[in-house]
Amino acid sequence: MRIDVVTIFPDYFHGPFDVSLLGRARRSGLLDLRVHDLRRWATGRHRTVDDTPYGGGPGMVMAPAPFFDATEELYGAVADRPRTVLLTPRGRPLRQPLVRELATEPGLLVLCGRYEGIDERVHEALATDEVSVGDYVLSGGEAAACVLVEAVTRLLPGVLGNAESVVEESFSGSRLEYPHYTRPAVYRGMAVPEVVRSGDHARVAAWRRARALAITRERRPDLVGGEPGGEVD
Ligand code: JA8
Repeated sequence: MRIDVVTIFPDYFHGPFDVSLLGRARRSGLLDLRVHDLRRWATGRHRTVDDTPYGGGPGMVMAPAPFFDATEELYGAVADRPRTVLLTPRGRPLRQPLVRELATEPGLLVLCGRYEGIDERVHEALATDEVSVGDYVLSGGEAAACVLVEAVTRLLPGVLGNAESVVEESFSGSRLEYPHYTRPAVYRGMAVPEVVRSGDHARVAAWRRARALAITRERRPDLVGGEPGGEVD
């Protein structure tokens, strides 16, 4: 899969995009991830990408032209463009079904905004998808882009090893995870529950199911038929 990210802070992504799962996916060729500096498409001596808002108000607004020019240079006509994701708190909440949908695309173009916002014409004419990673305000779309790219990449065929794929399976149900333990059996006076050390696989499985359901009911009732608000799956 190819993913293009357009940002005024390309350096932000060194680290997140170079190490661990994403680094491995890129080096193996499963992910063709390209980060572009929006200022490449800015004009004028100062390469500004923002301007004062029509109608007044605080802060600056990102101008439409650099985003349009970037999109056209990278992908040309509308018909040739990949799904174009604009990260914004007003977008569709990012949950696993949307992640799965995006992971089936041949490519994605991810647009990151800063300042007070992006000119509405970018939302209307360039973005095919407006996506939110949560109900809190960030200073820009870059952290949200990291979340989206990682969530999508781990679903690409061949990216996860077999052992790791099992973890995705267990998250696929709309339930939170059961508690995990490793050695030692007692740490600072805190003991691992007897059942998980019993070696009785049926008892362990039943205990894990019960704990997962109890934790989910307590912390995320919306996931188990409580209040609306979305499911993990
Ligand atoms: C923000 Br500025 C800006 C740009 C994108 C996003 S996504 C989110 N939760 N907050 C802020």
